[in-house]
This record gives sequence, C-alpha cells and structure tokens, in this order.
Amino acid sequence: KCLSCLRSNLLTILTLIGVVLGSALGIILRSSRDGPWTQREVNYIQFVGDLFLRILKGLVLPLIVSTLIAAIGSLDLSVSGKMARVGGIYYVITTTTAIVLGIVLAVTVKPGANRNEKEGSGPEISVRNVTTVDTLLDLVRNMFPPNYVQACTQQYQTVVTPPSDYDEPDIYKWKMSYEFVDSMNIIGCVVAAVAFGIAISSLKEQAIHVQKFINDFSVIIMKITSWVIWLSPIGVLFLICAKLIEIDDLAVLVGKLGLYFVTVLGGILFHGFVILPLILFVAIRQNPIRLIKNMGQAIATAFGTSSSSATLPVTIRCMEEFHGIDTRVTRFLLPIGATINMDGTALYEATAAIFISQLRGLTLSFGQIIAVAITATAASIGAAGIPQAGLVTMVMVLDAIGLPAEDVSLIIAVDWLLDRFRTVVNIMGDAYGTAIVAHYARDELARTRKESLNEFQKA
Ligand code: DAS
Repeated sequence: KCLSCLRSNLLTILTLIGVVLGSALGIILRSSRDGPWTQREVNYIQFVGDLFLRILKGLVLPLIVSTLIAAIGSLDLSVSGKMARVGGIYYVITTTTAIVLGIVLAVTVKPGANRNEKEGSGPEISVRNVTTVDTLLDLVRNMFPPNYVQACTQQYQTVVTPPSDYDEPDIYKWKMSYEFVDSMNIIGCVVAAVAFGIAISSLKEQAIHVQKFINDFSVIIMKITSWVIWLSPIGVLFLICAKLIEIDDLAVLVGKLGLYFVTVLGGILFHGFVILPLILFVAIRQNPIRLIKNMGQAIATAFGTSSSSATLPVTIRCMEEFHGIDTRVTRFLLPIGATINMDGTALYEATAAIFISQLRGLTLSFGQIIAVAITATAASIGAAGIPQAGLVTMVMVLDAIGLPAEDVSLIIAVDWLLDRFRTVVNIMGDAYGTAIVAHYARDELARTRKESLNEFQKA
C-alpha cells in the first residue's frame, strides 16, 4: 500500500513539476518579447505535448471498447441475479445523476463563458453543429455500418482556420490542414460495445473464449495506459508552456480556471457527500455518517493515491471489517465498481468538456450535450482506476463535440488535484452501492449460506 501510494504520488509530484516548469517557461517566454508569438513558434513548442495526446487518443478506443465489453460480458445475471440487478440499477442511477449534475453546473455557472472581454486569440475553430438527429444516427452507425472501419473513424469535420499570419511549417502539415477531419465515432463504438457485451453475457459458456480474450485484451490496454500516463509530466510541461504563450488574456484564463475548479469540486463533493448519502438513506434507511466514518481509511488512501484500483484492498477491508458487509457482496461488486462505476470522473468529464467548449466560444446544441453525456458516461466506465485516467478519456469526450485533444491543456494545470477528489467520490460511490446491494440481497445471501452449510454438514 505504501509502495503504490508512493508510486502514484511520485507521478503526481512529477506532473506537478511539469505544471510548474511549463507555467514558468511559458510566462518567461511570453514576457521575453512584446509582440505575440506566431502560430508556427507555438506549434514547435506544443509538438511534444501533441505527441503525448496522440498516444492517448490512440489508446482511448481500444481501452473503452474492451473495458465495456469485458465489464458487461462478465455480469453473469444467473449466478447472482439479485446482486447484479440491484448493482446495475444503482450504477445507472448514480452515474446518470452525476452526469446530469455536471452538465447543469457547467451550463448554469458557465465557468468558461466570455465575460465582456475581447474575443480569444489563436485559430478560430468551427465544428459542424451536431443536431440531435446526428447524435441518434451516430449511436447506431457502428452497429450496422456499410463499412465498419469507415464508421469507426469518420467523424465530424473540425475546420481549423489558421490566423492570417500563419505560415505552415512542414512538421505541422497535419495539424493546421484546412479540413482537419477528426477521427472516432466514439458513441457509435460505445453502443456497439454494450450490445456485444450483453450478447456475451447472455451466451455464457458459448462465448467464454471471446470473454476471456476481451478480458485479457482490456488488461493489456490498461497496462499500456498505466505506462503512457508516466509521460504526462513531459506532455503537461510542453502543453501548458505553449498554451501560456498562445493564449491572449492570461488573467482571464486563470480566473476562468479558478471558477472551473470550484464548479467541478463543488459538484463532486455535493454528489459524493450529499446526493449519494441521500440515495443510501432513501434506499435502505441507513445512516450514511456511519458508512463515511467506516470508510475513513479508504478515503484517505484514495486521496493519497489518486487511484481507485490501489485503494480497492482498503475499500474491501473497510466495508467488510468496519461496516460488516458480506464478503460475497464486497468481492463481487467492489472490483467491478472500481473499474466501471466512477461517478466523480463522470461528473468531471461532462463539466470539463462543456467548460472547454465555452472557452472556445462554442454554444453546444442539445445533440452535442447528449453526445457529451454519452461519452462522459463511457469515459467514466472505460477510465482505468489509475491516476489521471479521467484525463486520458477526456480526449474522447472532446472528440465527440469536435474539439481538438490538445484542449486538455486548458484544464491540465488543476487536474492533478481534482483527480484526488474525484477518486474519493469514485470509491465512495462503490461503497454506498455495496451497502445497498447487501441489503436487498440479504435473503438470497442467507438462503445460499444455509444451502452451503447443509452441503457442508452432509459432506
Ligand atoms: N484517478 C482515477 C481513479 O482512480 C479517477 C480519474 O482519473 O478520473 O478513480
């Protein structure tokens, strides 16, 4: 536990160093001349950060699709029907609540909206306005596509018009091309993955080999993601440095970032320590304070490690030894919850994506809000329980509304701290769910315990 605590703190410390160095370098370079930097010079600095983001983007599709199929395919409704059903309903309700809260906060507080300051600088960006019909068509496009590869890759056209003084250096031909076609129809892939997972779960033995392959594949992708995450200090340094040089009004951005931080933090804490306890009390009339107290060690570990997976053993111990939950429930639900039930991450993804669109001066259509809700849900399910996993999957939420991945650099400076709070709420969501499932499955558990005792006595 101490080793994983040190490891994930090492990553956070290195990322923090990247943020500080990148900020210092950006401010020094920015003040080293009076006039603005040309896009060419900014791109040369941002290049290393873009490489990092390109690697993340390459990981997102296999990570999300394999995790979704593995998680849904492994839910064997026959073995622990009641537990899986109650757990599934709980996950849907709490994740949906988190997403809706995140969207409502972002569109009401509007942390990224212009407040009568001059228009932003940098390349103007205009994304194809995604209507609700577009989103609905995208949902099913990957199910029955005429050309599956084309359906997975062809997405919105994000036309990035460079500033008039832009002279296109060779290394950036791909970046500022006038038809910057974005890739990944992620929501279509999500729907196809869920359908595939349900089919595997219903086929049981017949699909056992595919299930095992997908499980192993998702473990491999998560392993690669945990390696790539160690590149984030370098990526962060160059992304922040380039953004500080490029951005027009630094003070305005810092102010908006502060409001964004408070908005996300307020939403996460409200969800984790007001909404979820309310759901617990309404569902089983249990006093949430006792559960929060019993989860004290897990909360501290989650905040310290920024990793749900590293905290899992502590969460299991807290729920079994201090809260008295049946091990059959904790060992079944908590590993699944630590992988696919991340309310803090879900809320953060939705709020951050809308915040960035506001910074870009974009007003999202209802269809795009729906696309954010779907991809933020998938991002929270697909995000691994490792530090900054939410930042990795953020690129796909931005992608769904046609925003470039490098826009994560606008929120990266405060991500290392928000990550800790969303990890705490992620594991608290799992804990409340375990208590609720244990309550509703108590008869089934008592019966199966009696049956196994009888068998034991016969033997
Ligand atoms: N750090 C992730 C976790 O372990 C959450 C996130 O990155 O959003 O839950």
